[in-house]
Amino acid sequence: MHEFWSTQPVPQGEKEAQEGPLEKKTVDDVPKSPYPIASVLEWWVPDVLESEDDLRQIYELLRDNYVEDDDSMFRFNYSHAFLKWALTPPGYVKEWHVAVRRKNDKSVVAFISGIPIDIAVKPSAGGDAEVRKMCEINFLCIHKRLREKKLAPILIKEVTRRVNVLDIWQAVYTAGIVLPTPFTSAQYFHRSLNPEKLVAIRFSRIPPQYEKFQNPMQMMKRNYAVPNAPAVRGFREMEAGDVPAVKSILNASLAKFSVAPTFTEEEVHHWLLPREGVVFSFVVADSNNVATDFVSFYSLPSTVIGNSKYNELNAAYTYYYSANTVPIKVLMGDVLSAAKAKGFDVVNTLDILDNKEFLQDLKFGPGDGNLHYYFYNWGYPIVQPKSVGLVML
Ligand code: YNC
Repeated sequence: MHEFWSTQPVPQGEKEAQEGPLEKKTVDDVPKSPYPIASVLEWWVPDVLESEDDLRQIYELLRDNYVEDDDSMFRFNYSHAFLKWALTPPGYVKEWHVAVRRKNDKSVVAFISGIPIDIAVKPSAGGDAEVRKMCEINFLCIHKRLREKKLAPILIKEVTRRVNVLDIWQAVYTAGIVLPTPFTSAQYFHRSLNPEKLVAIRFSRIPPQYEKFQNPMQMMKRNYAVPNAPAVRGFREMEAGDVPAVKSILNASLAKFSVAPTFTEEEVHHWLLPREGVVFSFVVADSNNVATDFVSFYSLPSTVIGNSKYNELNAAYTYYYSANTVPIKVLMGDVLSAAKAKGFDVVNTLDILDNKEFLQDLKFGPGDGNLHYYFYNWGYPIVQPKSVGLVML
């Protein structure tokens, strides 16, 4: 049934018993030249850090061709600054940004990216987590005109080759579709901040129980109103001086999950310091101005397809946090206020991490999407989403 995936080192069914690598190879086994591709196409490595024009070409491919909802009403529109952030963490490998262009006009028709990540994976039998260097795959995208031509497997094989030549043999990735075989499947939840716009663009509907009111929208607005100011004393934006404390509290919080990243100081600096329009991070500081708690979210707008009034849905997504002196539902309540003040229409989340602790109290409602988590070349038992501490962009 899966012509490509049945040939790959991934669990082929839910009953896979083997835990650990499914295939063992050495760098000598890996071809040193790129995978063959149709003669009208060529491989291309964009320089997304140094060349704004290269970045723009990847941005435009994704803006026009990347993930849409099932009804093609919304399409992710990752910003230039977001893509630069997501693709160039400490130790990133330029060659893991794999693009395909047409030879004749150099137009970009496909992309897939890998970045390095240290993932702590706990053995199901218990005991200490093993930290493995993996590749985190994202942004697989094929131009709409080149779909269903088996180009995706070629991109996947080429990025795998470029990762394997550096002696890295495992990858982690997520997808909205079910492939062989997820180690967990998380559900999306949404917290409305701007119900009027969400209803206008058909992201949300007025719940049937509101129809009995004279002005259902007024009721909805009242229901989803959030405080203007943060509730937690000492809640402030994260600063460079907070990096060591955030690194230590965040790694400690993530250590309880079965699958979670571990962060170096450099990585905390890259991933978690506020970046305008991209990532928003806050700490709770004690009387010595030392961060005791941390919470963050990122901005991922979607293009609203074919709506005459609105072009863009401004969505915030919850990111990493470490709640120690304040319950997560209180910290996340302050995130709602911050997101509202910054003009976001909705806050999205998944039922991973400890997120279930705040969903109901903070009026998040279940969505109809799922996000499935996968390892490449690593057998792992199926776990509940609440055992997963990895947030993928
Ligand atoms: C997908 N999302 O099943 P079988 S998520 C992986 N991830 O193979 P063709 C996918 N595989 O079933 P199309 C996939 N979607 O025959 C489809 N496939 O074995 C498989 N959409 O290829 C599919 N982005 O080229 C089938 O299909 C084979 O032209 C068919 O292209 C697919 O980034 C796609 O949703 C998704 O741009 C590129 O539809 C295209 O349809 C598209 O004929 C809109 O492909 C954007 C979109 C996906 C976002 C993501 C994570 C990707 C993970 C890839 C796997 C990485 C493995 C690890 C590699 C490193 C290893 C090391 C070490």
